[in-house]
Amino acid sequence: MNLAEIRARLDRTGQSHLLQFFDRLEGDRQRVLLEQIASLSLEELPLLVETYVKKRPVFTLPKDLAPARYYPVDPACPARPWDRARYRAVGEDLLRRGEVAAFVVAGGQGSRLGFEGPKGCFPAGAVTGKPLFQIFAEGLLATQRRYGRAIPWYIMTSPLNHDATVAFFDKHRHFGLGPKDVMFFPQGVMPSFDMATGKVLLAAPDEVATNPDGHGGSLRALKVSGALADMRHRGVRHLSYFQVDNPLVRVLDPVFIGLHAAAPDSSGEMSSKMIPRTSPEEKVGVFCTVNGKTEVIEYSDLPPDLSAQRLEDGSLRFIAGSIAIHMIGVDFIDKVNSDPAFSLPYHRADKKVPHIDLATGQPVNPEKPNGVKLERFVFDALAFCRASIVLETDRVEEFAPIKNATGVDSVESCSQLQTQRAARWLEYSGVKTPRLPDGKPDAVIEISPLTALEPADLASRADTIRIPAGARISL
Ligand code: UD2
Repeated sequence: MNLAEIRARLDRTGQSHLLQFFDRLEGDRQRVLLEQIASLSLEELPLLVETYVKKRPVFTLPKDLAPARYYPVDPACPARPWDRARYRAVGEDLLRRGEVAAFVVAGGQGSRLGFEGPKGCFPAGAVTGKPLFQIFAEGLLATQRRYGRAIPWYIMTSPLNHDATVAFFDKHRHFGLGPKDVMFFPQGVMPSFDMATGKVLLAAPDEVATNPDGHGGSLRALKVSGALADMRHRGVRHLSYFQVDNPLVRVLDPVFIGLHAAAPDSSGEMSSKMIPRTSPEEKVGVFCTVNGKTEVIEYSDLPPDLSAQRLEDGSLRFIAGSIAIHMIGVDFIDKVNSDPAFSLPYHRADKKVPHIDLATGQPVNPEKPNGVKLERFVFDALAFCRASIVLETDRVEEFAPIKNATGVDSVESCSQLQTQRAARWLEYSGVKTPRLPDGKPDAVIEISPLTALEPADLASRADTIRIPAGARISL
């Protein structure tokens, strides 16, 4: 590593302070710092600082914004009938042929939950307290058994939680999955900036402060890590993308896979699932069309009056909430990685970033946001698709994220939704489920994906299941 060269690059890009404590470091720490600096895209920084740190980017609402079209959850819906059985058959065929893999983005920091360690290790099973990773692994195992094919699982970590994630899977023997079919790779990072000056912060005298570059970084990380080459080698053509915080996700949904691959209005590049938003305030991105193309506008960017607009029947006009479940074509990932013009926008988040005071060399633990983190969002890639479809799903069936310790999207709300879904599936199969006067199930029930991936899987054993009032039952 050439010190003079790095010094010159830092001078040119306004970040020479990163070597402020260099002369005081031991030799090997000097080398580590130089390597870290060299791995950053220094030449990008002046423009990023001007655009995102010194200024606060203003979101301009596209002119021809309209609500996105979607395939309704009920395929018999007169507004847009569609052939669910046909697309399911297409999806099942792709699974049988080994052309689909699962992909979870698990690089986030989970700070809102206050959980130390990778979020996928969080105990999420309503009864068993099974970790999120295990619930997904069981979904994969059950799908593999059903279709008689190994299904690769790509897990994106971040440099902050990579080793702990790999160790967790090792400790639990990959939850029964073949170790060769589970591939981990860390996402990229961005330097964290001082909000007042635009200077990159130092986390320690020998370490630049960085943050994961957002789930949008996954598209590049898939290529850089060799995951994309691995998919090509295995003949995988489609990726089922989901977030680490949602234990109700159907990790591989044949109907969604089939629609993505074969619907006449799908390009097979990137498709999405949505749920109807319950209120204008719900914190999920909103599917819209811009110039006829599907896009997601983050909830914070959609003006309140538009967000609250209602149709004559009282439903929200911009109804389609993004739950961050996508199908992504492997060709599309390849295409964006070989396109020099492909670049997702950054989104700015103001955060408290612990750092070293440049004047005193002392650590600072700020009490209010002092730093700017820049992240990319995967749904911004929708704008690069030739066409893209959206499939409606049901909240209780598929969306119970754990984001907060209490309240909305918490451990408790997730447990209630797991129970509600289980009760629904059991009743569908003819099992009586005790209910309280307000209609809520009078029990806590968890169904492992190994027991049932969908309600019909319970039918054969429905006679043997009893749910006493007040019980805690795991099936
Ligand atoms: C996300 C969506 C929101 C809605 C919601 C559904 C964004 C900006 N918003 O909100 O529209 O769909 O989810 O639950 O995405 N992650 C990484 N690396 C990173 C950052 C995040 O892997 O650098 C992962 C993280 O581990 C998690 C997921 O991305 O699995 C979502 O991240 P989040 O918790 O920051 O997103 P959130 O809740 O703001």
